[in-house]
Formats: sequence, structure tokens, C-alpha cells
Amino acid sequence: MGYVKDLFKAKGDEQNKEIKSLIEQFGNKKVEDVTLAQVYQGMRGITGLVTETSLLDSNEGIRFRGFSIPELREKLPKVEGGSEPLPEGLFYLMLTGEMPNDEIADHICSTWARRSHVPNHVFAVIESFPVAAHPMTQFTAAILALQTESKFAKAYSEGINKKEYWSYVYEDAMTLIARLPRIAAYIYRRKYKNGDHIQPDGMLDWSGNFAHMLGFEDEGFKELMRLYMVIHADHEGGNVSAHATHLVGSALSDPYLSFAAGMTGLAGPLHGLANQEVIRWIEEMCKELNSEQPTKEQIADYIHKTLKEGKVVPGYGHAVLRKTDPRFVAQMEFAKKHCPDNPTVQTVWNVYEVAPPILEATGKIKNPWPNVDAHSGSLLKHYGLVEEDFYTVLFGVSRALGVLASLCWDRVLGLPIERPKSITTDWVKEFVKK
Ligand code: CMX
Repeated sequence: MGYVKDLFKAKGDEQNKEIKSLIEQFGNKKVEDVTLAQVYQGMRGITGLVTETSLLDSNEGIRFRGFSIPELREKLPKVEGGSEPLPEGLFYLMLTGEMPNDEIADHICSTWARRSHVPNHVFAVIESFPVAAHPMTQFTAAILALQTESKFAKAYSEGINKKEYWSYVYEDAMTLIARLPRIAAYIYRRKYKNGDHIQPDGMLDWSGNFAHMLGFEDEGFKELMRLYMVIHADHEGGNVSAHATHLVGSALSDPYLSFAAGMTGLAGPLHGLANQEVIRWIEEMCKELNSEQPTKEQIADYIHKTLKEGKVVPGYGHAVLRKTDPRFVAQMEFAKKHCPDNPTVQTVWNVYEVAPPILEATGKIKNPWPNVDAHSGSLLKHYGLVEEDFYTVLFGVSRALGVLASLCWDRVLGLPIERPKSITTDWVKEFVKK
């Protein structure tokens, strides 16, 4: 086995022992009581999952293995001359809990480059879709097509010992991550660039090569991709894409099937699709007002109008966060450095000034602050990636890092099939009578 895989297994064994002892000693301890409102309202706040890779604090935002986003930007390895963190390093951190050095990040990068070849039948599946099909539909179908490569599914059908599951899941996770940029770039070039595809450049890092295959050679865009791939990677375990991947994986569906489930969830407008919706919302506002940069008063009126029409203001609100998302702040800092005068970026900042008090005044929106999706489109647009339908695919490529590292953990810890209890309203009526 390679160094990273050996280390991961050693960490898994250690954690397994600790968990066994915790369950033995404290297995009957109650974590919290669950209210009827929580049961009916999206299980909000119910602690029911263990996800080792990251933890979300409602005020502080996300920490990956204890590190905040500013800390990751400072401490994770970077390309020579670059200033944004490498997702290769973040994956290693999430998988092993240890901060990588440059050599380890290089090692992950070359492992992924070696495994990045996408079989032809996957492209054939993409080609079978009408070009008009949404990129997330094409992306999810391509991931399912890639499932023919699953080492876990093959080994399982041949009858392996359950102690070996983790090893095949690890191999599948590494191969799947390695291949996603090529698949995503293929969909992009097919849909928006007349099928004029660009071959990978094996000398580049995972995100740099992704940018290259998309057709963007600007070093600023490559830096944006590195940051983007890091900040979208993980958001603890209960969000739709992470939870769906974990849930489906708990049935021992292989990593390809599990990740495809996560991606169909990410494609929902209340989750990952919000990044496309934000830029559409801004563009529709600009069109309606016939202005490239609406004033704050005009933005405020438009927000009121959106709410009055019974629609959400995309990019605002969160099921857990109660402050400005640090992922929004990281992108804002990037924009201040690279494109402070861009009119769409300026509009995003103006919405940030205007929207929170209006949303708060509704009295029902629990978090009036921006989430990760509020900023990303304006940065992509600045570099010329203007096809907003594609934005959620970028989110999906990044999200693979966190949810697949977690899936490796699920199997190394031998977590069981997930099966929470559900009830009926008749049951509830009887229950409240008692
Ligand atoms: N605009 C308008 N109304 C909003 C709102 C927003 N941005 N955010 C919440 N609300 C509304 C909800 O729709 C809900 O209304 P009803 O009671 O009429 O159903 C009410 O406020 C209470 O909702 P909440 O408890 O504050 O929020 P939830 O935990 O139910 O939902 C989220 C969280 C993200 C789905 C919601 O804030 C939303 O729809 N935001 C806009 C879409 C978005 O940006 N999604 C991306 C989230 C990040 C990600 O996953 O990528």
C-alpha cells in the first residue's frame, strides 16, 4: 500500500478503538432530546451523524479538521509562486487529520494525474444527452457511467471480507476524484464551446489542469479554482450532498453510486444550484432596471419585490449558519485583491450591505447573512466563465473531496446501514394525547 493509504488505515484503526471504548463507557448517554418541531421541520439541529472531516459552528463557520478557512489559506501547500491553498493538501488533511507538507501535496497531485484517464464509454454517455440538458444532469449520468470501474463493486461481488471494504472504497474514491475534472471540463466544452475539447496537461496541479481543460489559462483563474475547490469541499455531514452520499454508501453502494446520489442533491436550488440562481437573480435585476450596476436603493426595492413574489433571495440564509459565511468572506478577499472594480462583484457587495436588514425584518428568516453561493458567480464571470448553468458542476467537483474522504472513514470505521425511525401524524396525535 502507499504511504497515504497506510497512514489512513492506521488512523482508522486508532479511531475505531477510541470509538469502541466511548460506546462501551457512554453508549447510553443521551446527546439531546428531540422536539416534535424538529421531527417535522427537516430534522434541523438533531445530532445524528458522525463526520470526521469537518465541523460547522453556527457563528464561526466551517473548520476542516480544526482549521478555519483563513488558517487553511495560510497553512496548506501552494503551487510555486501561488498564494491560494491546494485542494490536494486539503484532501490529505481531511483524510488523515494531519497537515501535509509540499511533498505530500505533490504526491497526491501525481497520484490523481496518473489515475485521471476517463474511459470512452463515459464520453459516449455524455454525448447521448441533448446538448441542452442541464450540466448537472450530464455530470451525474457520467459519474454513474464511470461506475463500471468500481473496484469495490467488483470485489464485493467476488465476496470479500468486510474488514477489506475500506481498502476498495479508498481506491475508488481516489480514482473518482482524479477523473472528475476531465468529465466536468468535457461537459463544459461540449455544451458551450462546440465540442472543442482540450487535452489535460499532466504538468499542472489538479485545479490548474481543470482550469486548463475548461479553456482558462489566466493564472488568476487557476488561483480562483484552487480556492474554490478548497472552500466548497466539505460542510460537515448533515447537508444534502454529504448526507445523501453517506446514506447511500451505508447500503454498501460503491463510491460512484453514492457520490452520484450526493450530486443529484447538490443540483437542488436550495443547495448547490443556488450559485447559478444568484447570478441569474442579479442579471435579471440589472436587466429589469436597465443598469449594469444598480444603486443600493434599487437593490433594496428588488429584494422586497422578490420576497413579495414568494421567492427566496438566493445566496442568503442557511440551515445552520447564523453569521456571514467565512467562505463568502474568503471570496470577497480574493475579489478585493483580483477584481475590486468588476461591476458584478460591486453589486454582490452592495447586496451584502442591503439584504441582511431587509431579510431580518421579515422576522422569519433565521439567518439573514450571505452563504458561499452569494459570491462565487461574480468571480467566475469576471474571468469569463459566464455560463451560470455550469456553476454547480464546479461545486460538485470540489464537494467530491469532502464526501469521498468521509466515505472512506465510514468504511474504515465499519459504520452500519443508516435507518432512522419515522412516524405518522396519526402516531403523533396518539402520542400527544398521552
Ligand atoms: N430568501 C427568502 N426567504 C428565505 C430565505 C431567503 N434567502 N432564507 C430562508 N427563507 C425563508 C424560508 O423559505 C422559510 O420560509 P417559510 O417559513 O415560509 O417556509 C423561512 O424563511 C424560515 O427558513 P429558515 O429556517 O431561515 O431557513 P431553512 O433552514 O429552512 O433553509 C436555506 C435554509 C438555505 C434553504 C434557505 O435559507 C434558502 O432557501 N436560502 C436561499 C437559497 C440558498 O442560498 N441556498 C444555498 C445554501 C447553501 C448551500 O447549501 O449551498
